[in-house]
Amino acid sequence: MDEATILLTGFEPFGGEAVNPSAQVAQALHGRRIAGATVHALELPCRFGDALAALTAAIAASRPQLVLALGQAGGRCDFSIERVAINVDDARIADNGGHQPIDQAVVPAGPAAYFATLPIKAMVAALQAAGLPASVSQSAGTFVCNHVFYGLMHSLRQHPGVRGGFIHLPLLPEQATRQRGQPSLPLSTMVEGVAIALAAALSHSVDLRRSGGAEA
Ligand code: PCA
Repeated sequence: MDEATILLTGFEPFGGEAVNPSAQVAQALHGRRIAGATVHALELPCRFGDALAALTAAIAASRPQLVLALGQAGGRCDFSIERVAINVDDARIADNGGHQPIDQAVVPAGPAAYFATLPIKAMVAALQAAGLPASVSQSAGTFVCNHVFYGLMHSLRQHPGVRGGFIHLPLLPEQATRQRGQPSLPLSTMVEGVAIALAAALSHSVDLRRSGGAEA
């Protein structure tokens, strides 16, 4: 039997940044064993289309039991466990290939949205129990992260039993120094938090029933 694998993706830097915490966290966890599964890290280009092609090729090659995609979200103050991906590409800035789609579908004729199939409440609870800030996020935006999240959930329809989801991470402290007032978390904290979230995902086949909602 194949060894159980977790596919953990992060993104290359974008938007003029020199680093992206999501790629650094994924790389730091490459090879880590979590709840009997081994993490396989992959860095995705921050480009519409190409990012999804790289992700789907990696799913076919590594045949993971669980896929967690990570992305940077400047302005967020905690581990944002994303609930839902929507079928919209609407870019405020160009991606790293110079493309800026406006109101295009990620998958033409695809459903309006997909929910994460990871136990998002259990992941939030595990992070909070470890003393780390975490919340359910009701929107992954409309840029490359949402694009990858939607495309991931769409392609996992062809892989029954494989669960998937997305976490947005705050900036690293060195990024926040150049953007006054922006929240940040140290890399080591983000690495351990993602490991905790993955362990919670692997140990919960059914999610907790606790509030993760928000008013507007
Ligand atoms: N964050 C961007 C794309 C790549 C990343 O790390 C986003 O939130 O869409």
